[in-house]
Amino acid sequence: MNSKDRIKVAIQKSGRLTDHSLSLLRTCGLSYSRGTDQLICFGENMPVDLLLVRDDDIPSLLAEGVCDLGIVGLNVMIEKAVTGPGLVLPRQAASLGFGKCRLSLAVPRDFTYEGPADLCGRRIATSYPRILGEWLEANSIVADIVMLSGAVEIAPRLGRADLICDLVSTGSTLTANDLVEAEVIFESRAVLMAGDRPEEDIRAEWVDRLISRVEGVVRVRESKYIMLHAPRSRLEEIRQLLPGSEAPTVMPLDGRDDKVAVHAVCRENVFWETLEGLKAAGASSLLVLPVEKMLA
Ligand code: PRT
Ligand code: ZN
Repeated sequence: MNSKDRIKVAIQKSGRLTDHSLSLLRTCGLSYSRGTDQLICFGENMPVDLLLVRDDDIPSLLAEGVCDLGIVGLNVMIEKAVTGPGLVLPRQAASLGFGKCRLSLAVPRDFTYEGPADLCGRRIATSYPRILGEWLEANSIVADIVMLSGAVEIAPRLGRADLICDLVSTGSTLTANDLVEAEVIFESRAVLMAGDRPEEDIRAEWVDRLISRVEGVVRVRESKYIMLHAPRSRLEEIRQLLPGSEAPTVMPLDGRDDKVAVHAVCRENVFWETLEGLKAAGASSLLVLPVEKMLA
């Protein structure tokens, strides 16, 4: 196959998103070999190659048409603000289920934060000047943004800023630096982004295929197949209790007029509480199974 018939997917070369991105693409059926320069992985069973780059470069690689798809944090995508007619979040950027974090304001312990007004005239260190700037503007606050590309959390101790605005997941970095999370200004997660639609039909087709496989994999992770027996008289009640299911299959049970078998795909995790609720509503023989593949 001609190399221009192949699609390119940009992923982070080495960082928090790398393993998750590679494993997601493997689950989508892609097997690949890593090139000697370690910058490209060639797809062996699909015309899909992976470009391993810094996450910050992914938005512009998509906008310039160097890559067709990219896996990147929504925080990076929004901060870089690279826009283009084709730069859309495929079907609302369904969360890929990893890379969850939040961009938060964090203050030293002795800083009293009661609301955005306390930020007026303060110096805020961040690597996200655009997202922070927009948030300050939306809250009508005039403050100084001190742009730092790393080690933001030590800026207050060094006297370079009064507070910081940085990514947080567990919060332990803030605690270790005597900072307290004061306000979440942006919720982020890894997303799959598409660039302009390729002109060649074959490439466009592969982009669509990969997007729907990724969506399928993500949906499946949360989905469960649930089977149970339900008294006919309480079928509606039981149906209402099935989490995130659309139209369950209802089948007769041999020799039983009072009961039916109900099978449903639940697009949310099924918790013990749900099962207990179903049991209380008269369901019996409850079975919850993982779903391996799903294609809408
Ligand atoms: O080299 P390259 O530029 O590609 O990597 P990078 O260093 O810019 O990015 P990387 O690998 O650190 O993060 C990639 C993406 O992961 C980010 O853009 C976010 O979308 C997402 N992500 C999820 C995070 C975190 N969680 C996170 N905790 N990115 C950074 N952090 C930082 C946080 O700021 C803190 O300093 O990790 C530290 C630990 O966080 P706590 O709260 O768990 O202590
Ligand atoms: Zn980066």
